Amino acid sequence: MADSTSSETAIANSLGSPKPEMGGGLPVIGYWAEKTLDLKGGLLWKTLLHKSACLSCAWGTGGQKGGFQNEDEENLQRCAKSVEAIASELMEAIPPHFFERFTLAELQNLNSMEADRLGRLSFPVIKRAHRDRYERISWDEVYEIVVRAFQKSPERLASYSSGRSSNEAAYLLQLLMRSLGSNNLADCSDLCHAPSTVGLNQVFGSGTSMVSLGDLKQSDCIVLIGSNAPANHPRLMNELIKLRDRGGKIIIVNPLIEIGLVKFASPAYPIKSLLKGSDIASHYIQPISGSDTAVFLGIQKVLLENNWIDYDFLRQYTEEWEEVIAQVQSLAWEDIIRTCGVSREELEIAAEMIGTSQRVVFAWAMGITQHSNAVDNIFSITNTALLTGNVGKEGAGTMPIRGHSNVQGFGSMGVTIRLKEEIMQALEKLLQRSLSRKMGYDTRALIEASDRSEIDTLLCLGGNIYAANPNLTQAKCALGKIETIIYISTKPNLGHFHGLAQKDTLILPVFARFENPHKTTTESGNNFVRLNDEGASHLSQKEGTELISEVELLAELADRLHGNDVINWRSLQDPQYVRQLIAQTIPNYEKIGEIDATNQEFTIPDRIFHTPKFPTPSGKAKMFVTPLPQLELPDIASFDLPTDTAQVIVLVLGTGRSYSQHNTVVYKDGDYYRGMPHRNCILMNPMDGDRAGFQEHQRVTVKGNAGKMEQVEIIYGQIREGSALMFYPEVNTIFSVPIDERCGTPAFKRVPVAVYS
Ligand SMILES: Nc1nc2c(c(=O)[nH]1)N[C@H]1C(S)=C(S)[C@@H](COP(=O)(O)OP(=O)(O)OC[C@H]3O[C@@H](n4cnc5c(=O)[nH]c(N)nc54)[C@H](O)[C@@H]3O)O[C@H]1N2
Ligand SMILES: Nc1nc2c(c(=O)[nH]1)N[C@H]1C(S)=C(S)[C@@H](COP(=O)(O)OP(=O)(O)OC[C@H]3O[C@@H](n4cnc5c(=O)[nH]c(N)nc54)[C@H](O)[C@@H]3O)O[C@H]1N2
Ligand SMILES: [Mo]
Repeated sequence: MADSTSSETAIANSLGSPKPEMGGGLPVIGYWAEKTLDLKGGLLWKTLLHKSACLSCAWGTGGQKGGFQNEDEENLQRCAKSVEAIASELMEAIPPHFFERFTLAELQNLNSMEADRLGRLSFPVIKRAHRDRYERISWDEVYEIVVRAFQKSPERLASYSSGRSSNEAAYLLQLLMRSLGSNNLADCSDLCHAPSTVGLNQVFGSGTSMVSLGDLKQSDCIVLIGSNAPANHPRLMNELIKLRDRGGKIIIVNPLIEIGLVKFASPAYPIKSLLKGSDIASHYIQPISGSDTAVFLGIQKVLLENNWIDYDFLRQYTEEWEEVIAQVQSLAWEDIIRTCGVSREELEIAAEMIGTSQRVVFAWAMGITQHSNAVDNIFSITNTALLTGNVGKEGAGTMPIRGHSNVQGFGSMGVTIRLKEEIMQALEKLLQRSLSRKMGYDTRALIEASDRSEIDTLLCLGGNIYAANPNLTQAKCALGKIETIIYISTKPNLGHFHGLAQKDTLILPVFARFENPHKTTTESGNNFVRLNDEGASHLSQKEGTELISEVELLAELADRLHGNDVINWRSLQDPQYVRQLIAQTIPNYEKIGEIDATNQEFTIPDRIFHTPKFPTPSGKAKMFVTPLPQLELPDIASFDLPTDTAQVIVLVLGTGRSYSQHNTVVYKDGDYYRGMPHRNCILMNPMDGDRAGFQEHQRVTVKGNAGKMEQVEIIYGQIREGSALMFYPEVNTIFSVPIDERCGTPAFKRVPVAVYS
């Protein structure tokens, strides 16, 4: 919190509004009941029990003995978000003549929720140049058009992907692109955890979490930074509750007090937690948005002053630690405090908890990665972990909390512009040819290249490249300069209606994870490889349904492009063969080659570190000096406001998710837990409102550097002064933001806006 109080009672007392007093709780049960008892309830239960990884986040639920188990085979590990995600895939198909009836101009009027509610895609459609609508097309013609579109110069071909598809589909995608000579493998992780991957690789030589679920159960302190886990990773909440139960400490770092991080009522513990809730935060730090590096520098300074530094560990297992310590010593307290806006006392409390705990886990999400200094944020966290020796032992370490359910698998499968040389060489051996080393485009670079008319063909394996990007006017215009765009999707979204190519735009319908006619695999955020059973689609019996699996589609395309090359591409329509190639070429994934015979799911070796030996050239972890962030704000004049503006304030928006959405797909209006009744709201601190002369519920205009939103309702909440919150994708219309050049990730969490009326 902004003042120096820290006790839980203070936190609870400060939330005296009619808003909910805890996260989770009975509304979650209500939602379960509503969905599971309605007409589709049977189908929903069947899907929940299906043995496949949950669609929602990368926490990795959906175990060996059915859909409710986690990686430790604990039961009752499905959350309401899982139900939400499944229910949306269980919708009926869009009616056969739908696209004939509506023009794109009409479809462009739909909002995200309305677009999703149209239903499942079940037959391929195309929007041709100079036509005003999509029309149905045969799969034969699809392949003809797509094959032609791919016969272009390789650097003008690109793909974008989203982490819902399987490892097998991801592997095929990158193999196809690289075999054609293109490294333009943009991925949603560019907008998400790329800074974690880039930063952790430099420090530890490994870019994923080093903490397993088992480790988490042994830790006695968790530092949770920039994560709204109650909404986005609800299963993590059970681990937090258990940690508090065994006397452990939880430190939250977040400019906004998320009620579920103060108190959470977990349906997994009906007696102990569901009715009265469980305490989560032991200490809640509310820094200025984008100042996390300063928070950690401050914590490091206290650790140093109190001799809570593990010098033996530093000497034996790390490099460049002297520089980091020298920097911390040289920093003045007043500069640290001015930058992060957190008092020294509050930093001392946090540092003491970290310094006196035995096994600390540092976990983070988008509040850390979506900043222009994101990689420094990561370094400041890894430095804190290393200074206290909380790395390379059981129950401790660094844990990026991954987003999409298989986004990490996409990275492992080589869908990245930063492919490890070892994998590149293995792929060259497989394909018996040398592959291009030209740096590919990540998501932002792809939009920029498209805007310069340098892309002819874009294949999107899932996702919504249009609405996930900042500055939607630019995104639309850039995509409009691409000749052919192919969207492989399960459901319609804003991108299909706004992200139209110059010539042909195709939407190709595919099975969702639990519907594939074959087994697939996925990788969780904690490095666990899950084998997903084959399933069936509720749409398959319907007349006119022409769904296909992603693996089949990509292998068919590769076969038509390459014929019988050194690889028998067509045979890769059977994912068992794809798994053989993965086993041959992806380090530490060897066990996937036997998974069909053994059914043995596995943790990927050499990623969870229980000894302080790291896959870096020296075997030691490397530390990096982290500069204090420079957090200037543009002045009001630069917003070019109307001359009759009476009330105005410049705030920093953290743009993110409401409780009821999955990324660009909105399931429900409003956010119950934050007291926001609909999506056109701005959550701000009452002091900021007072300063500008606003009243709560007043309607205002919010203007960024690329557009404005009108009639936005002010909602007051426990957010740091100077910070505010709005929801994407809608808010992505009003701003462009800088990226962290080291990883390409946009500063979605530090968007300067003028709020005025
Ligand atoms: N139900 C559901 N689950 C999801 C998703 C979903 O949309 N819906 N999306 C999935 C994906 S792809 C991802 S990446 C994850 C996203 O999961 P999160 O990262 O939890 O989601 P965000 O909404 O981006 O918000 C992150 C938090 O960062 C805080 N924050 C903002 N600015 C700062 C800052 O400067 N410093 C700090 N310390 N905190 C800050 C916000 O207040 C917010 O609590 O969730 C995954 N799971
Ligand atoms: N302002 C702002 N912008 C952000 C963020 C933010 O916090 N703030 N977060 C960023 C982050 S972390 C991310 S990850 C991106 C998300 O960006 P994306 O991953 O590109 O977007 P999603 O909304 O998850 O994509 C949803 C679509 O995926 C398709 N889909 C669902 N399941 C499947 C499947 O199994 N197969 C296939 N082929 N398609 C499927 C459906 O058609 C659905 O409409 O957004 C980024 N943009
Ligand atoms: Mo994400």
